[in-house]
Amino acid sequence: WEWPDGRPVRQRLLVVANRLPVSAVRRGEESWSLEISAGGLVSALLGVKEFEARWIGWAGVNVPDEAGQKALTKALAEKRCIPVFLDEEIVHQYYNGYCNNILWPLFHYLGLPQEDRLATTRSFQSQFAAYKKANKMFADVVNQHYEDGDVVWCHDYHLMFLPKCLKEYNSKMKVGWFLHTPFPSSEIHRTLPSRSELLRAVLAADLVGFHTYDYARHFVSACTRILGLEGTPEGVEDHGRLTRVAAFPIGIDSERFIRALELPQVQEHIKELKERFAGRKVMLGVDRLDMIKGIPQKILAFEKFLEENTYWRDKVVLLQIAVPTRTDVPEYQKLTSQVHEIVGRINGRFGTLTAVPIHHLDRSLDFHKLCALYAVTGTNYLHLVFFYCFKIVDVALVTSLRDGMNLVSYEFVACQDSKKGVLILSEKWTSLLLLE
Ligand code: ADQ
Repeated sequence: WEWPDGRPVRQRLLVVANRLPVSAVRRGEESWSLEISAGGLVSALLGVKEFEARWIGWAGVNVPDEAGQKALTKALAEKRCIPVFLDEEIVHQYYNGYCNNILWPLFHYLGLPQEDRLATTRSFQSQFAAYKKANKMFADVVNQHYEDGDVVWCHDYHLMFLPKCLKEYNSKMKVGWFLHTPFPSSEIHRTLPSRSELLRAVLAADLVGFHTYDYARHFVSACTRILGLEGTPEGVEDHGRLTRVAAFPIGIDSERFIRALELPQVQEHIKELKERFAGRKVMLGVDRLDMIKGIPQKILAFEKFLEENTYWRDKVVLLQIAVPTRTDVPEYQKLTSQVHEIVGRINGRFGTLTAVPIHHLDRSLDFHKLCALYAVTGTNYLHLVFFYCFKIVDVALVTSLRDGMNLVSYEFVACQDSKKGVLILSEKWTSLLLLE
């Protein structure tokens, strides 16, 4: 397609995800600052270039007043983002509750919290109701901004009800849904009280995508075994209507990393870090602080390594960068304390007056000062940290217990150019990368 003056018309794409790629921080009654959010979904979608994309999602903040909402909507519009305003109660029930306390652990084979095994428990019912309500609120915003011909791309386990809500508004809307986590075996999905409703809602989409063939196969099995529908080589069929199901392994925009390595600021920091860790081998972990990432396991394995290899004790350092995430969820608060406690113990055990074996960074790092100090247009500080680190480290450790894909491993490889660092992956990821 093209405009009469020859300019190509790009396909409009509405990306709908629970979180916008930026988080909003209120600076005054009507003034907001926006920061890039850290996480795999954002990193993965930064590579989407062929479309005229708008992003619809929650800005990670409660904005009860109309003036604040108006000002934030305006600030976000400059970033091509459209906010969905969720109040505190909905966030608590839908996001902290149903999404992060039920679906996330279940999809990573960590099971359901005991009290939620019975569909009749009050907390489950109210969380599921809030989940559906929140999905409807996302659908309302999509519907307000939808124009004929747009493609709507819904993301992740937070929005499994969205395809159904959208098709109820407009059955002609082209809707895709992609899952960033694993989709578990149907035997696991079967334990979820709302299993059938969720599957049916996703099947309203035209195309359903997963990272791997196994996840796609699990989804199709769940539809055949739980809903009694027919699985076909293309997807799932329900009374003559086909929902296509396929694997689309996600990647990264590697050029973005390679280009950043040439920035003078990055070069300068690579030099500083090399001097700082001269004479020691550097191991690196970069993860959201999440139970699926195997951070305590990684640190304990490092302790065992030091225990068994006295020669290496003052010759190796582990840098663990772990961005705190879902900090309102008690399980995540416990994980943070657990990691801090283990790091403290190991540093006490193997540290010397001049050096410690583990450098663990979380958000106590002064993000804003560093941002100002190293500000580089279009590049956020945390990514710069990785460029510096990825360039100087000898070994990157990705020890997820389960993960949808894991982009950190790709990012590390992209930053290697002439240097030949070693990537150590927990078993599952090895097979995924070999496929790539
Ligand atoms: P995550 O679990 O967030 O997302 P992961 O693939 O590990 O995804 O990627 C994390 C991203 O966040 C990377 O781009 C990394 O650079 C960045 N990041 C990690 N730690 C950070 C830190 N301390 N500070 C700042 N940024 C940090 C989900 C699924 C994954 C799936 C992705 C993409 O859980 O399995 O690979 O989506 O689909």
